[in-house]
Amino acid sequence: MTPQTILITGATAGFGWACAERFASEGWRLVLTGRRQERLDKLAAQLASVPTYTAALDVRDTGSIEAMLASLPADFANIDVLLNNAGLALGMAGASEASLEDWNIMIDTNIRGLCTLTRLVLPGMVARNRGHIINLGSIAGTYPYPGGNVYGATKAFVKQFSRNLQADLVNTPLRVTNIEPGLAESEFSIVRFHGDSSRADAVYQGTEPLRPVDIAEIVHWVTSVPPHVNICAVEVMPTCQSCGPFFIHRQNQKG
Ligand code: NDP
Ligand code: 8X3
Repeated sequence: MTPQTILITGATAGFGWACAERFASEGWRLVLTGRRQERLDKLAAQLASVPTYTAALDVRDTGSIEAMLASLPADFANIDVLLNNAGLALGMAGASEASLEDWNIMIDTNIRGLCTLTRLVLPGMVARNRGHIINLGSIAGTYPYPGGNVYGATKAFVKQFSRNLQADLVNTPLRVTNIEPGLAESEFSIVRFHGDSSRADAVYQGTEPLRPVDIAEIVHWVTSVPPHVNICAVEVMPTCQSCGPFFIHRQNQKG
């Protein structure tokens, strides 16, 4: 059987890196993207046993995405799975104090970047009558928390966009999946707190969070079920996490 091809955004760290390793272990062809070229080079060297193609790009830059897709060597051009993983949270301040610049970066990356990749890759999948779009949403797209404001809203977009994609593609064999993880340890919190590693470490203190390999296993699983089965969404939390109760602010309460 011809090896399948997966395009992974945000392959330079965390979930994306782990997914590259997982799919490489199954012999897939890999198109690996992210902004940090040196990380892509390191990953490609590590995965030398499978065909890999790397392209340093920022998902907010539509021209770079178009150029990357146009320059894919023939062996990599027929993308079977698009893993829209690149994304980030920035800050955790309340809505009246949060950085507007941070908000715009999250919107441009988590929404606009994801939409651009999807729109540009989909026509080829439809023409070939095969393909799978896998998006990285989050539990933050369903459950609100203080300071989650725009980050959670971008992931709510990803949830609804995934469902609407499925509606548009219902007359094709294409599949769409939204993976919605909870607490997971990666570079995510270091990025969120602008490099403050002690604040990032505190997020995971006393917990056993999800690991990137856990997410990679799930991403691989949703591609491995029979073609007539579409795993629409996977909500996954570490065992130590749950949804909180509704919070009620009482007038005699401090804070
Ligand atoms: P990491 O910070 O470890 O990895 C994020 C990846 O996204 C990096 O490879 C980074 O690459 C890439 N990226 C960020 N911005 C851009 C950009 N503008 N252009 C291209 N690539 C970009 O985080 P995770 O692996 O944890 O997160 C992956 C996805 O999972 C994200 O969408 C995140 O929102 C989501 N998620 C994470 C959870 C968690 O708790 N960790 C839980 C739920 C969802 P580079 O910097 O090289 O560009
Ligand atoms: C990341 C999970 O709960 O930090 O999407 O928002 S959370």
